[in-house]
Amino acid sequence: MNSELARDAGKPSEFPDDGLPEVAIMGRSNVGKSSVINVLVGRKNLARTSSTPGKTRRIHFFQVEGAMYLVDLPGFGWARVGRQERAAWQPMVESYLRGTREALRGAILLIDLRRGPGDEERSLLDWLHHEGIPARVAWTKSDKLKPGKAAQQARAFATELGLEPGQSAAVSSLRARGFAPLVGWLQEWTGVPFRRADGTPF
Ligand SMILES: Nc1nc2c(ncn2[C@@H]2O[C@H](COP(=O)(O)OP(=O)(O)O)[C@@H](O)[C@H]2O)c(=O)[nH]1
Ligand SMILES: [Mg+2]
Repeated sequence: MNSELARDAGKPSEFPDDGLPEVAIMGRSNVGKSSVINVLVGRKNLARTSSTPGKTRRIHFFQVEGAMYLVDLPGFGWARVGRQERAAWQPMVESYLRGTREALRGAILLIDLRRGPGDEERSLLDWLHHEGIPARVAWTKSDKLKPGKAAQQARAFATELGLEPGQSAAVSSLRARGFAPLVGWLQEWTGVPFRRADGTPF
C-alpha cells in the first residue's frame, strides 16, 4: 500500500482538513497499535513500535493510497505518564473523537488477548457507541497463546463486551495473521481495499 505519515498533530488545528475518511486505531499503550498499522500498510516501521509503553503523545495520521487515514491515537492507560503530560494530550484525543469530525468513520479498539477488557476499554466502547462512532475490537498478540486458548478467550471476551459475531477478531502482528476481518471493516468504512505487500488478500 502507498502510505505516508501525513500529519503528526499536537493540537486540533493540525488535524487534516481534506475530508478523507479516517479510522482511529485505539487502545492502551503497548497493546500493539503501531504494529497493527505497520502490518496493514505492509511496512516494517512506518508507525514506530516501542517496547517502552506510552511513547506516543501526538496523533499520527497515516495516509493510505491517498484515499484514507489510519489514525494512531495516543494510548490510554497512563501508568507511566505524569499528570501534567496527560493533561496536555487527553483533551486533544477527546477533541478528536468528539463527534465534530465527519471524517471519522469508525474505530478499532485493540485489546491484549491475554488480558481482556478492563474498565477503560468498556467505558471507551460505551462512549463511542454514545457518540455514534462504529466500533470494532481486535484482540492483539494472539501468537502469545495456544490457538485453542486464543479462540476460547476471544469468544469469551466478545460475549463479555456484548459484541456480535464479526465485530471482533484476534490478530497477530508478529505473524501477520487474522487481519481479514480488519481489512473488511476498513473497506466497509472507507472503500479502500487493503492487500498484503505482494498483492494477495489478507
Ligand atoms: N508477540 C507479539 N508481540 C507484539 C505483537 N504486536 C506488538 N507486539 C510487541 O508489543 C510491543 C508494543 O507494540 P506497539 O505496536 O509499539 O504498541 P503501541 O504502543 O500500542 O503502538 C512491541 O514490543 C511489539 O513488538 C504481536 O502480534 N505479537
Ligand atoms: Mg505506538
